[in-house]
Amino acid sequence: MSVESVARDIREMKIQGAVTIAMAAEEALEEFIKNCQAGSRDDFLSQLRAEGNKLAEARPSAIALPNAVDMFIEKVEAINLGMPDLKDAALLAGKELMEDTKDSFKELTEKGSEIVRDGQLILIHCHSSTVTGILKKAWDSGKRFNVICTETRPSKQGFISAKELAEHEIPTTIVIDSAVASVMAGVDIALVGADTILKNGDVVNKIGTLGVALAAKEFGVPMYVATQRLKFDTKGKGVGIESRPAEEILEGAELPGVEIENLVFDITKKSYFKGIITEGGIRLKW
Ligand code: RI2
Repeated sequence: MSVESVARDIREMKIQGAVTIAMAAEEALEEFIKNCQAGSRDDFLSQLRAEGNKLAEARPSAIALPNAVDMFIEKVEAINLGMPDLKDAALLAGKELMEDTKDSFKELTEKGSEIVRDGQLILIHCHSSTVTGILKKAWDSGKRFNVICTETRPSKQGFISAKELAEHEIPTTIVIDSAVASVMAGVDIALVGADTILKNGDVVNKIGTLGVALAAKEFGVPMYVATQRLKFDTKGKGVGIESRPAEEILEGAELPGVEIENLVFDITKKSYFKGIITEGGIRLKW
C-alpha cells in the first residue's frame, strides 16, 4: 500500500494499536522505496524523509510511529552508497527493522506472560496487541484465568480484544467503561498497553486508562503497563493528546448547541503502576 493510503488508514483507525501502526509505517516506507525513481542519493533521501513525515504525523499520541520512521530513515542515512545500490540496501535495512520490531514484540509477550497466575481475574482496557499477546501466551503455557475487557468508548476497541481472546478460548467478559470501579474489587491485576511512555515515565494510553488506575489504586489492585521500548519518548519530545471527530461519540445522534469533546488518550502517572513490562522483562519501578 502507498504511504498516503497507509497514513489515511492510520488516521481513520482502520489500522490501530501503537505497535501495529509503527509496523504499517515501516512497510509503507519499504513499498515507497521499491517504487522510488529518484536518480540521486540526495533526491532519494529527501523523498524518503518527506514520505516518512506524512506517516509520522498521521496520529499524534503514539510515539512509536515517529520513532519507527526516524529509526528507518537513520538506518538508511547511515548507508554509504549511491543510487541504485542504496535502494536495495535500504530495503534490507527496512526488513531488519521490521524483524527487530517483531522479535522485541515476541520477547515482550513471552516475558510479560510471567505476571499472569492461575485463577486470576485480569482487567484490561482498549485493544492492545501487546496485552492480548501476553494473555494468549500465558493461556498457551497452561495457565487458566478470566479476563474483563472494558468496552472502551467511543470506538469500542474493547470488542476487538474480547473477540480475539474469546477466539483463543480465554473466558472473557465485556463491561462498559463506567462499570470499572464497580468490578475492580474482584480483580487481581489490571494490565494495559501504552501509546507513549513519556520521558518522566508517565504513560499515555487510551482514554479511560487513568480511570482504571484510580479505581485500581482505591481497591489495592496492582496495575501493569506492557510496552515495547519503541514507545519510549527518550528524547523528551512529548506527544499531543489526540482529539477525534465528534461523530465517534454522537453515532448519528443530534445534540444542537452542545459542545462535544472527544479526547481519546489520557496520561497516567507512573506512580499508579506496580510495574512496566518491556522486551527487557518486568521492572517494578522505572
Ligand atoms: P499495542 C491503542 O491505541 C491503545 O491505546 C493501546 O493500549 C495502545 O494503542 C497500544 O497498542 P489506538 O491505536 O501497541 O487503538 O499494544 O488508538 O497494540
